[in-house]
Amino acid sequence: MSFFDRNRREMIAKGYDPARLPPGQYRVEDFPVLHVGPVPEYAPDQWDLAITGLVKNPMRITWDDLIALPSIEMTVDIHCVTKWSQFDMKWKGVKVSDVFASAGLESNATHVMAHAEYGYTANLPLADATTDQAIIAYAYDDAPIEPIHGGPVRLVVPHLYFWKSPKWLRALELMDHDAPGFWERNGYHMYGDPFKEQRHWGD
Ligand SMILES: Nc1nc2c(c(=O)[nH]1)N[C@H]1C(S)=C(S)[C@@H](COP(=O)(O)O)O[C@H]1N2
Ligand SMILES: [Mo]
Repeated sequence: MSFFDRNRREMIAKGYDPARLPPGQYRVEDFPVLHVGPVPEYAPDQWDLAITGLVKNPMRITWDDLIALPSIEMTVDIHCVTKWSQFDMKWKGVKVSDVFASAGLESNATHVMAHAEYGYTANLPLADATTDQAIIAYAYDDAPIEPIHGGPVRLVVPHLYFWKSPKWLRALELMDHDAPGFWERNGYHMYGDPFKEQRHWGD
């Protein structure tokens, strides 16, 4: 039996619904660390988030602004294109849709480019960036997000592969067209639905 089959069998034995694990994935219980480049270390008061592009009121949100906004908590399954999935990850943050509502989107905005520290980017259709579970996250497991996991603030968009959830988030840019982000320029799928195994170009 392959590693993947054994992992799936163990998951079922533990009582998890196997439908939660997308094809080609295996379940992990630790929280892997995965990124390109160094980990920026900066205090929350040095962080801010720009809302730019096709918005009526371009904004710069500070840490204090962010944590004063209404927040949600969610427990979600996360799937990385390198094939690990972790179930029941508990995040807290502010819905992207709430922030966009205050920024006032131009009617021709259709896509979002999320920009992170050191030029990492990820593209998302507007509808996917504004689901009830797409959040600007500042806590994981009831604690501040660790720097290696994207703290102080990362995007979390759980229904797409995790590369679409940039760590060290610094800007959300509204656009009237789609454009590839960092991994999308390097062979990853433009959309990235784990349940359709949209890992690479042409999947
Ligand atoms: N800024 C930034 N965000 C990033 C990445 C990165 O390289 N840089 N890697 C992505 C990928 S491929 C994954 S799987 C997750 C990993 O998050 P973790 O290290 O918290 O598990 O971060 C995503 N966000
Ligand atoms: Mo990933």
